[in-house]
Amino acid sequence: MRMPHEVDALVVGAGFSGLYSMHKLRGLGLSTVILEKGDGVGGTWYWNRYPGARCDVESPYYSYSFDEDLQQDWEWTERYPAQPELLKYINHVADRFDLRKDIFFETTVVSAVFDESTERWTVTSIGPDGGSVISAKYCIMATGCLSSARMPDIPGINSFTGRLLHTGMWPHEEVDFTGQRVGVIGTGSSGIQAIPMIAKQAKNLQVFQRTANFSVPAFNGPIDQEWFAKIKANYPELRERSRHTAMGIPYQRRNQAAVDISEDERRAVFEEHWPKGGFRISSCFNDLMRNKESNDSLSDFVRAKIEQTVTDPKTAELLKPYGYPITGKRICVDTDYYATFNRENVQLIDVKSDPIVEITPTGVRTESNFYELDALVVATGFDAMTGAMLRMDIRGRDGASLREHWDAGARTYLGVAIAGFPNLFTIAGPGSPSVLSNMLTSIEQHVEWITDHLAYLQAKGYETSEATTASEAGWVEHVRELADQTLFPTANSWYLGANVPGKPRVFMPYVGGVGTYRAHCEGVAAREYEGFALK
Ligand code: NA7
Repeated sequence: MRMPHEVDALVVGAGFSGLYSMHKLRGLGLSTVILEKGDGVGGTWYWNRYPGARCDVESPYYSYSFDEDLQQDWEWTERYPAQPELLKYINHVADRFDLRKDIFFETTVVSAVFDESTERWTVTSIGPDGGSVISAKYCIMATGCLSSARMPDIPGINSFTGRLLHTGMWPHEEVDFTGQRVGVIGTGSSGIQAIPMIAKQAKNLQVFQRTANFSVPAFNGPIDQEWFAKIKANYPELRERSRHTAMGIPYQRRNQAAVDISEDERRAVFEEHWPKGGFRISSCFNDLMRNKESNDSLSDFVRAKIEQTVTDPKTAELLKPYGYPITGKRICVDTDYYATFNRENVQLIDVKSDPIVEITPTGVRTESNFYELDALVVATGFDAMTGAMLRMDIRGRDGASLREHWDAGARTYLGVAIAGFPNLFTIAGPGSPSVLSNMLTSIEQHVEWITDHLAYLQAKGYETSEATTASEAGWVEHVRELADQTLFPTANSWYLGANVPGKPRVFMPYVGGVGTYRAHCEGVAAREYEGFALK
C-alpha cells in the first residue's frame, strides 16, 4: 500500500478515537488516512496486554453507540471486558467499516508542521519503508491519554538480565512466569490488575509498593444475559442518558450529600453500593469529591474492607491508603487484589520506608534488602495526557512549537483545539472530561463535535479554524477553577502531572462532567463556533 502525498485529513493513532474519526471524516467526503505506530488497531488495548488487563467500565457501555446494528450484533461475554475481547471488538469494527485499507501501520509520526503559505500540515513519519511526508488540510491527534509508557528512573534498570516488562508495552506473546521469582513495581490500576494473575503462576511474587491505592472489587463474571438483553432493548435511551451524566455511564449519581446524614447511615449506603461493584460506590453521594468529611467516610469504609480481607495485620495496614482523597486518583477496580496478599508466595515490600536504591543484573536492591528476581514487571504508568503529543515535534503558526506552548502546562480550548495550531484537533486532550469518564462516551462526543465543526467550515467556505488565545486562556482558567472547587488537586495523581519528575503541575481534566461539557460544546457550536477564529 502506497502512502499518498496529499490527503484532506490525517489522523494519528488507530485506537477507539482514531478509528471513529476516520469513519466520520470519510462520511464528510474527506480523503483520510491514519498513521499508527503499532502493527494493529486498538491503541490502549493493543499495547496493554499484561495478564489481567481489563476495562473498568462495563462491556455494554464501553463500546461504540454510533451504529445500532453494531451494538445489537456484538455479544460481550463478561461484565467487564478483558483486553483480548476489546481487541477482538475493535478489530471487528475496523473490518466492519472497512477502515483498514487507509491505515498505515508501524508508522511513527515524528513531526507535524503548519505551512502558512498553503495553510496545510506537513506530517513526517517513519514507517516500514523509511521516511514519508504527507500534506494534510486537517490533523486529528487521536494519540491517547495513557499511551506514552514511562520506565521508572531507577539506577541500573537497564542492567537487569532477567526478563524486564512494562505493563504498557507488554510483549505480543504469552509470558509464562511459572516457577519464577517475579517482582512488580507499581500498585496503580495496572499493577493491581496484574498482581493477582502473576501470583497464581509465579513461584514467588514480591510487590514493591510506594503508595497504597484505593481499589474496589469489580465483581466481574460472565455477563448476565438477562441484564444484557435489557440493555440491548433500551440501548438508544441508555446511550442518550449516558451522554448527559457526569461519567458517561447511565447510572444516576445519588442526589444526596454524605454530610447530611449520620456516619451510621452513610455506612449503610456504602454497604448497599459495595456489592454492585466498581464505580457504583463512588456515585453513592454527590459530595464525595467536594467535602473532605464525606470523602473521609468512604475512605474509612474502604480501609475497613481491606482490613477485613487481608489476614496479616501488618500487610493490611500497609495496603491501606492514607494522605489523599479516595477517587482523587482514578479508583482501581480489581478482582481479588487484596486477597492475593493472603497467599504464601506473595510479599508486600514497602518501598516508601525502605526505598529502592538500584536494580542490579539479578534483582532489586532497597536501602536495607536485596530481592533476587527472574522477572521484573514495571507497572509505573504513563506520561499521561500530554506525553504522546509532545513526543512529536508539532509546530503551528510562525513555527511556534507545541512543546514551548505547553511548557508551563497543557493549554487547550475545550480540550480539542490549541491556539496557534490551526486545523489541528485533539481527541480526549487535556481540558476535556475524558479521563474522568467512560472514555467511549467522551470519544464519540469529541469526534462528532469536531467533524460537525469541519462540516460547518466546508459549508461556509472557511479554510482554517483556530482557537483564539483569549478563548484558550478562558478555558484553561475555567478548568482550573472547577478543579479547585473539588478535592482532586490534593492528590499527587497523573491528572496533575505529579507522576513525572519535572512535569508542570497543572490539573488537566475538566471535572464538570461529560453532560455539562457536552452542553458547553453545543453552546459554542450554536454560537457559530465562538472562541474560534475562522478564515
Ligand atoms: P499509575 O496509576 O500511574 O500507577 C503507577 C504506579 O507505579 C504507582 O503505584 C506509582 O507509585 C508506582 N511507581 C512509579 N514510579 C515508581 C518508582 N520509581 N518506584 C516505585 N513505584 C513507582 O499507572 P497505571 O498504569 O497503574 O494506571 C494508569 C491508568 O490506566 C489508571 O489510572 C487507569 O485510568 C488506567 P506512586 O503513586 O507514584 O508512589
